Parts: sequence; C-alpha cells; structure tokens
Amino acid sequence: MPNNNCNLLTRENNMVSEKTAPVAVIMGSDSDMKVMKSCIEQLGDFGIEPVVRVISAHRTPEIAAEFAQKAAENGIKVIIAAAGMAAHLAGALAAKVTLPVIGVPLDSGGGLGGMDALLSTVQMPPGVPVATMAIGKAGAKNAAIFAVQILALADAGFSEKLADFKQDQKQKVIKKDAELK
Ligand code: C2R
Repeated sequence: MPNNNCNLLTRENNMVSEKTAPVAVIMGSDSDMKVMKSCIEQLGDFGIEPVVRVISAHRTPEIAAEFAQKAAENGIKVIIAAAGMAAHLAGALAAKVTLPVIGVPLDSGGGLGGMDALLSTVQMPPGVPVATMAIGKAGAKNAAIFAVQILALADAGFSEKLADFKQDQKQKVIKKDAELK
C-alpha cells in the first residue's frame, strides 16, 4: 500500500492495530489511495485521523463482513467506502450496519470513466441507502465534509469548524474574483 501519513489499520503478520476513530475510510484497492488521499487530508483538516483500510467486498468478503459487524462497537460513527468498477463495497457494508455509509465512486481506468462505479454505488435497492458522492477527487473531498456534517449534528465543535470552512471557502472565491478586476 502506498505510504501516507494516516494511521492505517492493517493486517500484517496477523497483527491488527486497534486504532479507533469516528470515521472509517475504506477503499477497495490500494490503487484507490491516490484519489482517496484528498478525503483523508480533508478529514485531517477537521482534526479527524480516520481509520483507513483496504477491504474488498469482492476479494475479501469475510473481512468486509467482519469489519462491518464490529464497526459500531469499535467507535466508528460514519463509514466512507470508495471503489471503482463494479463498486459493491459501499452497498455490502451498508447491508450490515445501521451507521451511515457514504459511497465514493472512482474512475479506476476501466474505460467507463467511473460511470460503472457511480451506478453501482448510487442505485441501491430501497431499505439500504448509500449516500453517494461525485465520481473521483471531488467526491472524495465531499465525502469527508459530509461525514463531518453528520458528526456535527451531535458535536458543536465540528459545527464551528464547518462554519469556518465555509467562510474560508467563500473568502477564497471573493479574493480570486477581486484579482481579476
Ligand atoms: P485493482 O487496482 O486492485 O485491480 O482494483 C477497486 O476499488 C479498484 O478501483 C481495481 C478496482 O476494483 C475496485 N474494487 C471494487 C471492490 N473491490 C475492489 N469495486 C468491491 O468490493 O466493490
């Protein structure tokens, strides 16, 4: 898995780090990390160091089920699940939890530009929702913000950080506009 600054929950030599965090970022492959880095960084900007795992509903179905079964008791409040191609990861996790699941469809270069992942993530049957973001980097970043918005419902500290974030974003656009004049 590519190096990154977040604390990973990995299975190496049968050792599993027991890190806990309110947000988990799960991706179907380490090849998704180049895009999902922006999600992890955005969470970091809000002071959240997420649990990060590579888990595949297709390739490691037992681990996906085990992760979902233990997510709530491990302190996770929101799950972000990102995958490309026939992206069943978010839906498979949503099937097993009552926690909110945010799906990020990715363009993994299969020739369909991420539309494959978008449709497989968004078109969930009634009763098993996945809050689906835009394809790729924008969706990855928005997934982080949306997760914080969910946490902010019960945490005024996050509400304040979100208000600051919006204000900062607004000021950046106003500054760019002024620079054109
Ligand atoms: P590789 O690059 O490892 O071949 O993966 C991954 O998210 C990745 O975008 C290619 C793509 O397959 C996706 N993948 C899924 C699932 N597991 C892996 N869609 C799943 O369980 O849905």
